[in-house]
Order: sequence, then C-alpha cells, then structure tokens
Amino acid sequence: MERSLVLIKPDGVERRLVGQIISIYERKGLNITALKLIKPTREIVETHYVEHKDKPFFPELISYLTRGMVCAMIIEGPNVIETVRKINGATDPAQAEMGTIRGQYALSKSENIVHASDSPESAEREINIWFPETE
Ligand code: FUP
Repeated sequence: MERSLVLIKPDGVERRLVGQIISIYERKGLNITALKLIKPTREIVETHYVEHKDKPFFPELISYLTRGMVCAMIIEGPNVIETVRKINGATDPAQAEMGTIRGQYALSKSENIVHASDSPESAEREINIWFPETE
C-alpha cells in the first residue's frame, strides 16, 4: 500500500471545491487516512517547495500557497502516487486532459488547484512536513 500527500490549494478552498475534489478521489476507491484544513506558514510552504527555491516563480508560488486555507490529505491505495497524479492532470491546466481535476477546474499554471507527491520518497518527506504529528 502506497501513500501520497495531496493538497487542495487556496484557490480550491476559496472556490468551495473541497467536497467535489475529495469525492473524485473517493469515488476512485482511494482511502483518505488523514485530513486537515490549515493556513500554512511560509516555513511549511518553502520547505515543501524547496526544489523550486531558485526558480523565478518561487516568490509567487509561496504567496499563493500562504494566502489562505489549504486542505491537506494523506491518501492511501495501491499505486496511489501515479493514480492521483493522473486524476490531477498535467501541471499546466492548459495541457491537462478535460477529465482531470486541473483540466476541469484550473486555468493557470501558477494556480493549478491541487498538489500530489511525485514519488514514494517525496510522499514521505511531504507527509512529515504537513502531518508531523502522525510520524
Ligand atoms: P507538480 O509536480 O505537478 O505540482 O509540478 P511542479 O513541481 O513542476 O510545480 C510545482 C508548482 O510550482 C506548481 F504547482 C505551480 C508552480 N509552477 C509555476 O508557478 N510555474 C511553472 O512554470 C511551474 C510550476
């Protein structure tokens, strides 16, 4: 059984899409094993996106993620990392298939509504950041 750290970013919470997005993961048959709404600190978000710290879009990315509430989840299931990234769609919503969350609900590459871990190692690192109490 694999785990993924999934975020519904502030645009998703602001637009009241939390329920609809969670139901997509649930209908697929995946299990949500931890869930919380959190207004993340700059430190949490900078640690989460440390791989992008030298990119030109980093300051914008940090202010986007810290501007409001985020719904953080641990999702478990067989092959969950690949499955959730497929459900979320391409990073750039303009490239995302229409059946995906980003394809349906997002317009911009910088505000792309959801995040999901890209490997088991990333998942464990990100779960430690967002759910330190579960470790
Ligand atoms: P993903 O793994 O799909 O979340 O995508 P990345 O790790 O490549 O990007 C992380 C976040 O950085 C994206 F969700 C949005 C932001 N980003 C930009 O704002 N501009 C870019 O050109 C690429 C990423």
